[in-house]
Amino acid sequence: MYYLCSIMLTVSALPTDLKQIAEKVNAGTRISDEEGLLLFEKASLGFVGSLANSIRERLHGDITYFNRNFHIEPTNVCVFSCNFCSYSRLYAHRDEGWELGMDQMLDIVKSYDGKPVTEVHIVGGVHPKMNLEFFAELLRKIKLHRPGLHIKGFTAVELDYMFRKAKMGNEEGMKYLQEAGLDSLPGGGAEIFHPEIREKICADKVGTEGWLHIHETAHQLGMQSNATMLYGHIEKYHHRIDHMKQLRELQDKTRGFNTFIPLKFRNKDNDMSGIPESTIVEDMKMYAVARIYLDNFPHLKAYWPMLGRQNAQLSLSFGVNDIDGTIDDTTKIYSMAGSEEQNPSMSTAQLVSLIKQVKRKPVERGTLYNVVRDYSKVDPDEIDTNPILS
Ligand code: V47
Ligand code: SF4
Repeated sequence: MYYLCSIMLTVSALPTDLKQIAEKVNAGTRISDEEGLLLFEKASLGFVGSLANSIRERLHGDITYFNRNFHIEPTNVCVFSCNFCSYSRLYAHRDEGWELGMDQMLDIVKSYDGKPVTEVHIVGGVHPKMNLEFFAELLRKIKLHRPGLHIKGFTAVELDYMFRKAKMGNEEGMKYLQEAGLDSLPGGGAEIFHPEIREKICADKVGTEGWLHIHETAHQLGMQSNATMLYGHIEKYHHRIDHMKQLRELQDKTRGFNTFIPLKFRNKDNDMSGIPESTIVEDMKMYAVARIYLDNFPHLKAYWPMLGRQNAQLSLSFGVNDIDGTIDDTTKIYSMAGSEEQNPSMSTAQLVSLIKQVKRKPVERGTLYNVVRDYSKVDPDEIDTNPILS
């Protein structure tokens, strides 16, 4: 409430165009593409931050969600060659990468037996020999072993390749995986939709239309999904707005997206290493403008392994209401791209105290934002010693 009032009190001191945007946000009205661009180009960080925070507090109050999950990365062998990717190895160089077998992946799942994780996130390279049937079998086996575990799996890039290889359309392929146990889709592979940029950074994988169609199909089948955007490289502000516009339009149609996740480009060991990384000011602006522009997305997530813990904490004042999860494993996609988090894992106690330090309310969620436990009244020091909480 404080932020809303402070904006109302100060709008008169703003240039007319920014004043109109503040008035729209205060009234809960959608801003236009031009206004989104103006925010990127002209508004101060303080201005976009306070607007974004007012929206965040209107939607979620102080609640900051986190999730207890683990990742399975079946392989980093990939038929594609995105220029920003530090992680993949071409099939010809597969001896430098990894390829997990079915039993190895099930052993990862079993290693969480008795631990209170609610989600497994499956994501990896596009391996020419790991096909739809292989992954359907994996899904069935995971569900057989732990029926209550939510499986969020496969980017639209992986799905597009699997379906095409199996000679199935998106609907047929998606239904097949859904019946095998797939619950929802992560948001990866979106990068930047605008062809001027997409052709330069990831020309050979699924295009924008295909990415959007896969998510639309999932939504029509009752599955929810996330959406990402890889920012801070060669794209311009108008490409970011174009990207978010396409997501906003699809969301108007389906209401199937849960959360938007801006992914900061990291520049270590890839074909775009010469491009400097974005500054923290730019990162916070990105979150804030996304929160303001994407009025129909319920959640905005900062993926802490990529952004770093301190910056993820800071983002909670710039529209973010979710900092992903404990992750707790060997997620390599960011550590290989230069993230400071070489072994991304945070305990529940660490996550809870990170959120509490900035006076927000930590709430553990399931993948679909069902509340698992409210930690706002729990002392982080108690968590590690209490088996129900840890
Ligand atoms: O699509 C690859 C990105 C994505 C780099 O839905 C890079 O909950 C920065 O989408 N610098 C895959 N980013 C990961 C992903 C994701 C992560 C966490 C949560 C969810 C979710 C989805 O990783 C790729 C690409 O955009 N990526 N290389 C890099 N050098
Ligand atoms: Fe393959 Fe994904 Fe890396 Fe692109 S970003 S090369 S699709 S693993």
